[in-house]
Amino acid sequence: MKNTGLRRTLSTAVALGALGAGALATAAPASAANKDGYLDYHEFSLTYYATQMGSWTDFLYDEALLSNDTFITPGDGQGKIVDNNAESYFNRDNVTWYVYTSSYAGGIEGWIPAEHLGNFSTNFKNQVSSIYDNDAN
Ligand SMILES: [Ca+2]
Ligand SMILES: [Ca+2]
Ligand SMILES: [Ca+2]
Repeated sequence: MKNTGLRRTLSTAVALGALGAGALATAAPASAANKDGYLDYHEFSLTYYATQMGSWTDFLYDEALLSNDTFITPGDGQGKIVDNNAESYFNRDNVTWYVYTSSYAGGIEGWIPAEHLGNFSTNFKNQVSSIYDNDAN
């Protein structure tokens, strides 16, 4: 399932690349910014407490290591390491995001459907160590 999605989005990435750097630069001001404290469209957030309470961080790209990321928004947990510390999630992307209990997509795999938020189940609560979407970035 994951590989099928990856192949599909890889071909999309090639098509976008053909637009060239100029088109990408023009689009930049309106685009999402990684880890800026705003949960933009196409981003995925991890939150310190359940039900989106406390500090959180917004991710635009895959993170093979959450051990070098901290919760950035004001609130409980701000400044703490994201790795093994998140209790809830918000997928504001239009694709599925995958979460893993070990770094580099290791351990148990879970998936969060597009436009979906919630609390991590027992297997993932305070266990998530890496996150991936399917856009090859
Ligand atoms: Ca952002
Ligand atoms: Ca990281
Ligand atoms: Ca873990």
